[in-house]
Amino acid sequence: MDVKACIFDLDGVIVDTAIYHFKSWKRLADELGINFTLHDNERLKGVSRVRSLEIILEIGNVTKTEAEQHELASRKNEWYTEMISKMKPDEVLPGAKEFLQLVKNAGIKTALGSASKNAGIILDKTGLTSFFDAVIDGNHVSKAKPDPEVFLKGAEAVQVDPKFCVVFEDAIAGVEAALAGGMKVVGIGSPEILSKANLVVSGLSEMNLEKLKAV
Ligand code: B16
Ligand code: MG
Repeated sequence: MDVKACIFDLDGVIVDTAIYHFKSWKRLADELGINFTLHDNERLKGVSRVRSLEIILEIGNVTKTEAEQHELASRKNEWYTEMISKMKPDEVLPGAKEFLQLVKNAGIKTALGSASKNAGIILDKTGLTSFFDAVIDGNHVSKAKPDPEVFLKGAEAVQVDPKFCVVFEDAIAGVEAALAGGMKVVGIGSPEILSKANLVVSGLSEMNLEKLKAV
């Protein structure tokens, strides 16, 4: 395939901020008297902030008004942003920076397609901002993955037809979003879980241009 753009999910593909999400959701859950575990945290990967809170409230069988939910989500986000503001370039996942450079050197466009509203600060702190031709994140979309909106906007921003785009994703909803947008997708993680992806690798350190073109 003639790949003209690569669109990357952020969390679980380029960096792993799951532990920071967990610590801040856990602090909130403790305050609410909800027993929230690392196992539960798996359900929040790739899911929006609002939906993440709904899942935690469901786990604890706790009901909150919309205004209260808004306040709780903001409180969690303050703790979370305090932690990610201390992130360093060594927190970039193995092979991510090298693969981004390889793709750029080959003249292929790069875009970020993330559900996070904090993508900008994470890219900044880890020194990756300049590796992306376009950044589409939770601030630019109204529909969450598996809706293809975030990836279609990424393709549009780099002016590439979706059929020449390859998406890199670690979440099932993200794989589905890419396919719904008419793109090819490389899953990052387990082939059993990401069975719909065109190719599955354990991380970007396993990627090269040959594999990219064969997708
Ligand atoms: P925020 P991704 C997602 O990022 C995370 O995987 C998910 O756990 C988080 O709830 C979501 O971003 C929203 O993040 O609270 O920072 O807006 O995988 O789409 O890059
Ligand atoms: Mg992800």
